[in-house]
Amino acid sequence: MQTSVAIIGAGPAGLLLGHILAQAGVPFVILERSSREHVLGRIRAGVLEQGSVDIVASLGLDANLRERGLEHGGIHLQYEGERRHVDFRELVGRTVTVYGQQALVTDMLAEHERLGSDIVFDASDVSPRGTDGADPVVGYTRDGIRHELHSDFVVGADGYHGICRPSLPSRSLTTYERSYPFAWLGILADVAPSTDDLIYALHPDGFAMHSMRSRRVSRLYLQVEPDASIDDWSDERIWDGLQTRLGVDGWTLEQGPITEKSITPMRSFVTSTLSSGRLFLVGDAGHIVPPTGAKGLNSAIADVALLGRALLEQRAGDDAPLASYSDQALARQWQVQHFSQWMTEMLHVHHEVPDAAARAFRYRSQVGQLEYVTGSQHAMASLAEQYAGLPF
Ligand code: RFL
Ligand code: PHB
Repeated sequence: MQTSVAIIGAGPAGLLLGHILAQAGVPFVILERSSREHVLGRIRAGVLEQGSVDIVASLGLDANLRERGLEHGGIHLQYEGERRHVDFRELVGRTVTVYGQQALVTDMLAEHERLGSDIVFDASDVSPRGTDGADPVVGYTRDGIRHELHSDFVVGADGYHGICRPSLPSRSLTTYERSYPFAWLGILADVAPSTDDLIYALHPDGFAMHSMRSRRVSRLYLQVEPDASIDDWSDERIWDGLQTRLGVDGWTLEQGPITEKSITPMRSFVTSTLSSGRLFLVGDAGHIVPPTGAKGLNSAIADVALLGRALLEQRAGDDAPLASYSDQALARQWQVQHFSQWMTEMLHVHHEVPDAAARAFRYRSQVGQLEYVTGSQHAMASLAEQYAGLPF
């Protein structure tokens, strides 16, 4: 089998790149390890930057997003029982849109199926080779039969646990990473959101946040220990924690049936290069952020927009954009890394610090920082600019 671009992974990054190529008439094949049902069932992210919405719209994939996406002109930051609004529209003239990653993936996959795109689900032992030469090959097994896909380029859109990053020659690779001494317990609940804009709250018990998926479904998160087990978190304990950490006078958090709960560890991670020869990494395959800044999905979309354009320019005879893809994407990514780490550190409690005085000092200075951020127009504008999204 022969194609122009072999894409590994049918997450948001892989599916979006497929649409950029499809629109330009460039042949591609997407190889996905999981089943179609599994891909459609993953919940994950919720916030799209304006630039991400624009790209989805430019590909004509925004019919449902326009209808069901919830546009937000700001966020609430909460600490010490105070809830303060940061108004993105007023500060930087931009907004974000809450639209579940799951819905975006569903929309993109439906359109691929309408177009008859070549997507192979349940592809096992996917293995790229020869990507440093002129004829890369991706081997994979489907229904017990081994296949070989020859292509001009291979794109690793296979997430943090994928095969493509480990396939980069180790001589060209340094990794930068840090883990955090906390995790997020996330729930979906069948109850109308109790808030207009998302609430990010620092509380002595830990971080909490109130997001949403629709006018009838709420998405909420609690900071938990990194080794917490979901079995230790009954629905009652989760709602108690949310009520305590999100509570302010005169406001009620409405509760409803919890339909999904899961725990996600938090990590910051960047590879030193996103390309080698004819292999390119996009999205979580090359970098991950803690979810506090809502940047993972948006970074994947930014990479794909850049790489998609570079691949099209390469076909038109200009190799330069492809050659500079990694440097350009990483320059933007490091700014996003800093923002995500900064939001995370400002809003989470370091329960693991053994010295109570040091712990208290850290907490008080986080409160001081939140006072500054919500009190200074300059600081608020900086947060708004980064949250609503740096230029692609
Ligand atoms: P994905 O989504 O992990 O998709 C990778 C795909 O590759 C497949 N795969 C393979 N296929 C073939 N062969 C192999 N060897 C393979 N190995 C893996 C996988 O099955 C999968 O289908 O990566 P992608 O496309 O780069 O997308 C990244 C985003 O999914 C991720 O960054 C976000 O979900 C992160 N994130 C958030 N990002 C935001 O921008 N805004 C948010 O509000 C936000 N909230 C979140 C989040 C992530 C969370 N979790 C659960 C990690 C909230 C949470 C709780
Ligand atoms: C979500 O709605 O899932 C969400 C929103 C904002 C974040 C992270 C996750 O920072």
